[in-house]
Parts: sequence; C-alpha cells; structure tokens
Amino acid sequence: MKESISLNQENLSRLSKGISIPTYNRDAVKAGIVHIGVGGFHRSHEAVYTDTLLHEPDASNWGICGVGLREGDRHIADILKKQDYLYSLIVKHPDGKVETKVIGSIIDFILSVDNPQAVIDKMADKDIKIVSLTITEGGYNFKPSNGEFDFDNADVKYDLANPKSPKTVFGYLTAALRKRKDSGITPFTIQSCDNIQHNGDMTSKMLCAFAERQDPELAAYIKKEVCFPNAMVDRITPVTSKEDISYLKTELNLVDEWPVTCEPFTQWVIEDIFCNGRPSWENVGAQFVPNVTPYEKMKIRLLNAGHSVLGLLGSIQGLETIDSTVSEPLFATYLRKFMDEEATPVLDTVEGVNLNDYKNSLIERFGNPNIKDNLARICLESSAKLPKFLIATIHDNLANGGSIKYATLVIAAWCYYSDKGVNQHNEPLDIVDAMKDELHAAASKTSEDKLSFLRLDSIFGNLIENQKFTEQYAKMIDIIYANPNVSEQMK
Ligand code: CS2
Repeated sequence: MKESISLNQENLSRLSKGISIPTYNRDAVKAGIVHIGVGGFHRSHEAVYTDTLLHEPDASNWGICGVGLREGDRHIADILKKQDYLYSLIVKHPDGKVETKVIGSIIDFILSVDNPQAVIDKMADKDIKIVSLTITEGGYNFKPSNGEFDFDNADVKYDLANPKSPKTVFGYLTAALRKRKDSGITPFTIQSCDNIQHNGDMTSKMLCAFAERQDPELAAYIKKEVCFPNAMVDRITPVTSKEDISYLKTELNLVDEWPVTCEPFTQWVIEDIFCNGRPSWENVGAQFVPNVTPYEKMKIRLLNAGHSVLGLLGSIQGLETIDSTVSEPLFATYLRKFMDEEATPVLDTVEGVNLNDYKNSLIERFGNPNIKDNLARICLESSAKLPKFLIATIHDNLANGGSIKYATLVIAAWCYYSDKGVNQHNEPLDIVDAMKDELHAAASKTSEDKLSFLRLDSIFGNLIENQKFTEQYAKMIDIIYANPNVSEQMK
C-alpha cells in the first residue's frame, strides 16, 4: 500500500496525478477579499471561482482571508492552518465520475474570538477590496414579521456597547469601515453569498440600521460610499462526511481532514456594483448583470423551495436524502406540480432562461445519486428559510387567486415535524433550528387549536387571517395527524 500524503503546500507536487492542484505561485498571492463564514458552500463556490481566476495572469491580489466568528470555528481554523489553508474539492457527477481538485485561494484564516482586533485590522487593510459573507439566512438578524433589524438580539446589544471587541458580523463591519473612514481608505464592497432575495439590499439595510444606532455619521458614510451587490449563488454542497475523508485516503492516498463535496453544476450571477474594484470573475464563469432580481427569485422559489418541499415531506416519510426522496415517483411528481402550478406562475421571466429546462435540470440535479444531501441539512433552520423560500409563494398566490394546496401540505408537515419530532415510523428526527422551542410550543397546541402553529406571526405574517389558506391548512392538518404517511396525501 502506498504511503498517505498529508495535504499541505510542500506536498502538493507529490499528490496522485489524478488530483488537480493550484499551479500558480501561492506565495505571491495577497488577500484582496475577507470572507466571513468559511463553510462548505464558500469552499465549493466563491473560493473555487477565485482559485480558477488565480491561475490567470494579474490576479494575484485576489486571495481570500477567511474569518470565523464563532468559537465553534476553532476546529476548522486548526485544520486549515495545518494544511496551509488548502482543501480538496470533490466534484461528484451523476454518472459516478469523481473529480478531485485542491483549492488554493484561501491563504489565511483568523478566528475572531482569539483576537477581535486582528479581524478589524485585516478588514481595514487597504489591500482588502471586498468583504464577502456566507452567514446563512438567519445571520442577517432581521425580524421575519416586518423585515426590520432585531435590536433585541443579545450579541447585537453587546456589540453596540463594545464597539472595539464585537461578536456579530455587523459589529465587525462597522468597526472596520470606521477605521477605513478615519484613515481615508476607500471602503470595501460587501458581497453577500446567501440565499436571500436581494441579499445585497438586505445586508445594506441591516448594517445601516445597526450603524445608525451606533454612530449616525458612520451610517451616512456607509449609505453613500459602500456597495452591496445583489447576487444569486448556486451549487449543491452537502455536509462533508467521514466517507469523503476516507475516499481521499483510500483512493488517492491523500489525508485531508476537511474536504468539500459538491455537484458539477455551479452558478453565480452578480450585480456589477463594486466600490473598490473586483476580480474578473466573469473570466471564470460568473455572470455580471445589471439586475439580479429575476435570477434570485427563480432560484430561491424553485431550487431552495423545492429542497424544502422534499426535505420536510421526505423527513416525515422516513427518507434520508434528497436523491432518495426525488427518486420516488410520487415525490418527483409532487415537486414538479408544486413548481409548475404554484411557484412558476408567480415568477418573472428571466432573459435567456427557459423555465421548463431550468426545472428539468433541478430535478436531475436533485437526483444525483452521488450527492448524498441529507434531509436534515435541508430542514436545518427552516424558520429562517421557509418565509423566503416557500411562504412568499403562498402569499403571492393568495393575492393572485392561484393554487396553494401543494405548499400548504408542506406547512402542515412542518407543523407535524415541529410538534412530534419523529417521522411516520416514530423514529426521532434531528431538528436544528434557532426557533426550535417556539416552533415546538406552537405546534404542540395543534390538537386544541388547529391553527396554533400559524400564530407564529414572525414566520407566517398574517396568513392566519386568510380564510382560503386556513381552510386548506386545517384540512391538511387533519389528514396528516390522522395518518402521517405523507405519501398518501401526495397522491
Ligand atoms: C438548500 C441550499 O439550505 C438549503 O435549504 O436549499 O443550501 C441549496 O443546496 C443551495 O442553495 C444550492 O445552491
């Protein structure tokens, strides 16, 4: 048996020939981007576009310095450091082909809990032109009921009182922008990479609300000088598994403690508004467009909502992954009906995109049998996702007199899921949600008050006042509670 090789800069040239490696001089790469939230998605998406770009001439100012804002990021910080910030991207095709590529665009990583000032200084460095974010839908700290910044968040209160040692992304962004402003350095662009419609506008609104409370003069400067391009981001990236790590070791003799797996498809559509320059990501597949809204809406309302439809219904059914769920004809048909009859009628047309082809490709992507995307990942933080992914479509259809029945079954399934915490076979479900307790408390009153789940107005807004919706919802609740074999109700 061949000797295993640990992933680091020195060992790159010794890796198996089947692995692509960065061929640019990493020592000459300088950080031009700070990225907050280095998880699987950043490493399969922005960092990969940037790695491809770094192979081109004159791109070496666009390396990435990762930042972790949580104590929980310590483990990955240690691994990345040990590996000279290198990691493997394992691209799994539906036909079983696997491509492995070492990505070199991340060249540094700072853990804020160890040294908040180091993060502020790095972000305020004149070489940094962009701060990009993957902080999840929940990270934007808005109240779903009215879309306003949530000043009741304990970390936000802490940051307002302690501007020099922040905890939240808002505290860091304002501290760094203040430092740049005071030193006369052009501010960075803030580039959101999360699945939120108008993610740039949302970031701007939340950051300005926070800054306004902390320092109105800084808020005025941010409004005037900082750009927040909206963007649509896409690449299905399951949680890294032990099997991914052992695949590299057994098949390629490579020891990488934190690889990332993803599908071949990738898309990034960005508004071209950057206040301090940008990489030529268009040379490596990104699209720059004047208005990203139709792309974002299409992706969130079809792909992300489609995931949630399969995720919640499949979880109650007792299924494990997206591919196994969509390979059941009943689920695939249900998903397609939801997409065609409910999501599509309230979408805008997207220039150059045939929606039918887009939906076909989604079903194909979901069916990739080598991407074992767990339903638990999809259902993670549903309270932050569903208002944007699915409930927005229900609101639009109620306003237009459109169909709501497919989406409503999913909401009723979510109530059952939050109430019982088990699938139809009584097996426990792994539920992770910042609002888990509130969801459970509301859902568990369903037997006395059928609509109790809908009283969570921070999630459902005024849906409870809509009779067409509540009638349909009550019907679905009766059916699911009588028989949680959801496939029966999907026929
Ligand atoms: C998923 C997304 O989190 C979710 O619910 O729908 O992570 C999805 O896989 C990505 O947005 C794909 O681009």
